[in-house]
Amino acid sequence: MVSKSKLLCCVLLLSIMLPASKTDAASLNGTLMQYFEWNLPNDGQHWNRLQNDAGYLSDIGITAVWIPPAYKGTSQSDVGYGPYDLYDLGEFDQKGTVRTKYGTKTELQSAIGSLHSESIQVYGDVVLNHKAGADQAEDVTAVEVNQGNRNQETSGEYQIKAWTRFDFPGRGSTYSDFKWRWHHFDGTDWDESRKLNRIYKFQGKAWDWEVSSENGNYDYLMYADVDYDHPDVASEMKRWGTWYANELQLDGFRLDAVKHIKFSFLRDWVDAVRQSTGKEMFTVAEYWQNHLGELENYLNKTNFNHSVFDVPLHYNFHAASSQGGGYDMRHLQNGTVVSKHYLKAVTFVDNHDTQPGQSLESTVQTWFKPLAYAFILTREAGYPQVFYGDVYGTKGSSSREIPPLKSKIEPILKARKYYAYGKQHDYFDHHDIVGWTREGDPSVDRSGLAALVTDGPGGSKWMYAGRQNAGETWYDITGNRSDSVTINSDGWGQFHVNGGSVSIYVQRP
Ligand SMILES: [Ca+2]
Ligand SMILES: [Ca+2]
Ligand SMILES: [Ca+2]
Repeated sequence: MVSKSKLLCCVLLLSIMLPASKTDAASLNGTLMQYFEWNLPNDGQHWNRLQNDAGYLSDIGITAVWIPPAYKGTSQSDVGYGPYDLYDLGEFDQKGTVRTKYGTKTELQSAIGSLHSESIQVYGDVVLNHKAGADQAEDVTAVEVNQGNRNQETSGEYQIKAWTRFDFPGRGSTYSDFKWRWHHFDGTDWDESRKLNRIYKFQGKAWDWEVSSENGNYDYLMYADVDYDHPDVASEMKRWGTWYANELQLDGFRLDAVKHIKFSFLRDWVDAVRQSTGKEMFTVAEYWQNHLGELENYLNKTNFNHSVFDVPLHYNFHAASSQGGGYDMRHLQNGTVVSKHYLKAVTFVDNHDTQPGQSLESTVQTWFKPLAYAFILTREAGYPQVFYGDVYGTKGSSSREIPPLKSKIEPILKARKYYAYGKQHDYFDHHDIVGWTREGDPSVDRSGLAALVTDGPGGSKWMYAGRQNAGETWYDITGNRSDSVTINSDGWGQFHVNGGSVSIYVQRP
């Protein structure tokens, strides 16, 4: 099905107008990179790798990095989502190690210094939902609740041994003298005395609300679930957020697992840390749900004071990549955050949870990755994020791991950095081939582009690239096509794309 739609009447011309600040291109387009994948080696060298990479990241147009959780987890090899001591950034001998999987606090601070000197911001990962690897188990009275409906109690009260006592013997009271006990939590999923795995709710506790209503109430996710109804806990976590930001000179946050945390607390936490640090602290939340309505509810309940990852867009990419051309590419934006709340959407292709073998595995197939990256990196709306595992590949024993796609992603990043400016025109008018153009901005020399992607056969599209670009000859920066296109006197051109591929036409440097 080759698209040769030259007829204006058939062309869906959409231009999304954004506030002047976005197209005030004196500053370059911002691009975030998730600088880790799940299977990094436990060699303590990751902060050093990040430091050594700072110059390269700046060259390819990365303006911010999201680093993995930097605090001590259940063991040295913990990826970071089993947090033991939020104040141990690889500084104290705890859990059998001073460093974390990624290195020491000093190495991290040094890496952040190098990133800042390249004008790259740093966002810290924030795991507030649970604590793991307690120092001792405590006797607690609890009830069992129904796995599928946590509002339903399924046993009488009885005494269990719960891993809820955190004394931090290696750190003592440095930075904070807060010691955690069972009453700072709502529940857990392990009774040490009976070696029994259930979901236990502690005596006198109520699951926090509002959280996701999956499973009745999805407050409980794993380990010892932090009770945000407890005022001492709420104030300690705000104090910690300020300390974390200041100690590492962070510029923002990524909030983990927010659908399991009291929404009103997250809203207050973001406000409080912004106020106490006096910084903007850009914040993006991981609310894992392929349903726009639920994401909108979260944005509403948190007063739109931070952004969310565009999970529905990821699932659209995943679906398109899995259907061997059968996906209707006109639907790529359907139900996405970026289509409705573009100022609150962090767009991404894959992450450490969706990569092969991980808990939310839904990896976008390799052939489609450059198409997906073209979509998030060269269009006007959304704050795009590039995955470390897509650039450098993911490691592991599985033959299904993601191969390094650096050579394919680099030209698209370059297109974003130098060309993706100005008014956008959309051509989402065909079930295989869709395209868009950017007219360019006078303040960015040679800017403007024309992009085409197809999940089916190749073909071409007649698209408007801007009258001000008339007479220019554009080439495909991805290298997938070798032909060039001359923009006619009215600002139009005939742009081609190969089957199952992407082409991004720009002016030669
Ligand atoms: Ca509670
Ligand atoms: Ca929770
Ligand atoms: Ca298709």
